[in-house]
Amino acid sequence: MSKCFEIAKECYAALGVDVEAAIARLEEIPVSLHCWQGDDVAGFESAGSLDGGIAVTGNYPGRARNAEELRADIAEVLKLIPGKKRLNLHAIYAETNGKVERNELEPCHFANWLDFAKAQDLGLDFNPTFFSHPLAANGTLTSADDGARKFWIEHAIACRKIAAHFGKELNNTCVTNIWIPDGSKDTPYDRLNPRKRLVDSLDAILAEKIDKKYNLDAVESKLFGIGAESCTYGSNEFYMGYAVSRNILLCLDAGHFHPTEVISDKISSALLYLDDILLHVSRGVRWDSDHVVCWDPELQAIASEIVRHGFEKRVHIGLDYFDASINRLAAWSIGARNMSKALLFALLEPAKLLADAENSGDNASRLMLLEELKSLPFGAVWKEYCDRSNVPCGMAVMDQIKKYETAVLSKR
Ligand code: RNT
Ligand code: ZN
Repeated sequence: MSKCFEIAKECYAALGVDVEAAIARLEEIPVSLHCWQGDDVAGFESAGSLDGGIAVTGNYPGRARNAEELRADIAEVLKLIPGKKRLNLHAIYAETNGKVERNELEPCHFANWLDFAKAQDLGLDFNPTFFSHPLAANGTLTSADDGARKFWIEHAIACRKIAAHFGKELNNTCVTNIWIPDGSKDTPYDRLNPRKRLVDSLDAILAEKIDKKYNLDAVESKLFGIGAESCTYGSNEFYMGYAVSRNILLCLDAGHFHPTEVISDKISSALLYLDDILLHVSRGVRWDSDHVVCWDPELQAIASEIVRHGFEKRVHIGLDYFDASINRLAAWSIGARNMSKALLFALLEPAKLLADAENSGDNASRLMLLEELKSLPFGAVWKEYCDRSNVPCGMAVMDQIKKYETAVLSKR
């Protein structure tokens, strides 16, 4: 234990904060790592390129080209992130040699992933993939084409079964998230009927009850996508109403709202009406919603909202960004480490002092305290947490990534 950590502990103790208790609590909060940062959301179906109004920019060398490479990269990145981790898979990461259609996917097509999860002690989360497919050209669950709509309903049903299998096998609840790109480039004449079809499709998908011990369903809203600038049928209001009325999870993606709108402010409202929610922690920059997560005020606000109210069991934390312009393991680990950092920082807030100041109307003290916290020796606690978790800290993380780049990525 370093001298710095000892001093830090005393500084926090002076404010009534138990650093050891904070670390112990942090160790129990899982963060779900998105597999798609490793291969630019390509998946293994081979045909076609990424669409659905999302885009990955950059061509940094070393992209994982197949499942073995992706798993190797994930195994490496897990060594760089402290704390409890989960792995979030998309249906396009099935290993089928491109021979099985999405509506016919089965748990066996994810057997290697399940083995990997067991070996790495990871819970799994899952997503049906409603993009990068010819049948998604004119919408998926909102499609006016009954054949296409049926295909996508069947795909989602197949995915829920796979997710339940993961949950059962790992004895760890899987969260299955539905995000569809359906929308309109120009202003549609009729916004209602596509949304009615979306309700019907979702109801058909969720008709079969699955034990919540194994699988939880979530729906993710969006403001707009590339090529769907004028209307996105799965909007915030649409899914908020749907999630509340069906008692499923609402997924809030940090990059899916107006630029000054923040998801940190939505958590306390959503959880008054819902048992659980899912977060896609991301960072929007102008039109793009998928930059590497930085430790910025909004990330801190998200973490503080979770921690202050003891919501860590009800808020499922997932990451969602894709950057191909820098080393992908660096992108992954920087964002994931920032999520943990923000959680730790939140756990080190002097809850009693802040609540007392606010409750007595002493808003100046509240502000003073919140600002002073920013210059406490947080870094020493973070370093201690990394040491105890057997992961590197500071630029040593980058050293490890560079070694892997030389030994593995540069040879791809
Ligand atoms: C897209 C959504 C969605 C995807 C992933 C790949 O805008 O955020 O969650 O990023 O499913
Ligand atoms: Zn998302």
